Amino acid sequence: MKKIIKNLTMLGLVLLLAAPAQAATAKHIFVTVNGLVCDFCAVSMKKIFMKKAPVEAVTVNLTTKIVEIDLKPGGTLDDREIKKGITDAGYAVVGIRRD
Ligand SMILES: [Cu+2]
Repeated sequence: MKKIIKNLTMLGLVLLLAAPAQAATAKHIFVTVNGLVCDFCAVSMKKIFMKKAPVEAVTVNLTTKIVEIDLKPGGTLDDREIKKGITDAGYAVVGIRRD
C-alpha cells in the first residue's frame, strides 16, 4: 500500500513538472472567448495581441469563438496576460489550450 502511494506521488510530481515545460514550448494558443460576435470583435482581438512582442499572428474564428494566437519561435505568453487583455476589452475567457 505504501508503495502505491509513493508511486502515485511520483506520478503527480512528474505531471506537475511536465505541464509548465509543455506550456513554455507551445507555439499555438487557442483561447475560447465568450462574446465574440462580429468583425469588430475580431479586429479588437487582433489589436490586443498583435502589439505583444512574442506574437506572430492572430486568427479569429467567430463561429467557434476561438482566437488562435501563434507565437514567434521562443516566444511565450502566459495565461494571466491573455486573460487580462481579453477581459480588459470586455470579453470573457472560457478556456485556454496550447499545443
Ligand atoms: Cu463584435
